[in-house]
Amino acid sequence: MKKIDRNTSAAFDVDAQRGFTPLCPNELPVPGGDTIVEELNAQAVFARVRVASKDCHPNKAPWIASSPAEVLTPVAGNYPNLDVKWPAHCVVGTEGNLLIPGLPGENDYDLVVGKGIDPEKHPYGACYHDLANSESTGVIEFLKENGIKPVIVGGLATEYCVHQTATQLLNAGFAVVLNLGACRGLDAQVIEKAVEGLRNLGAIVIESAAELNAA
Ligand code: VGL
Repeated sequence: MKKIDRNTSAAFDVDAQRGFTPLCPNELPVPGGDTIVEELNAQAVFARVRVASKDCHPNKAPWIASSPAEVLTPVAGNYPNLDVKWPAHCVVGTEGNLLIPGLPGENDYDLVVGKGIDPEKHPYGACYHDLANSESTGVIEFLKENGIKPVIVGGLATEYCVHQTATQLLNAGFAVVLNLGACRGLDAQVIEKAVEGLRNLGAIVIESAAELNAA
């Protein structure tokens, strides 16, 4: 059991968007990605503040793969904020950009931050717009202004955006509770490594919100 003081806690829904679920099979579907809703809502009960991040991509960008064979190949050219190619996903104005059904309306979050808006930047973590972690999305400042200490984190995908976001939060001085029940990822071995890395940085890892207890 992990005691959580609701008054100083936040819940963070990282990229819990349809484009990362089987609801949008042509984007970046994470198996079971659409089944995290119950756990995200359950963890939010323990938090005074609930925030979300969304990939808000344009429909044309140098990182968009033009064929399945291009996926995960390096982006050519001088783009310091791009690494590899991905299928188009979570494009603004499309279904993939929407939050997964069953989550609150965007208006009901305390803050929703968009990332990946600039076609020449494809960040993973939700706290910065760039890969060097220098252009804040504002979420760290928002959480600090609200007196938040622990952040309960879930979302998609575990070994990419969730891992990076949790790392950024730890580095910013927050306590992080990683709720694996509220996450889904792609590769079991990579997920295990990512989770181990977060544990080593000080994250508390839980299997579900049932392990939380109001302080
Ligand atoms: C993600 C790969 C590419 C994620 C985003 O949200 O985890 N993964 N873009």
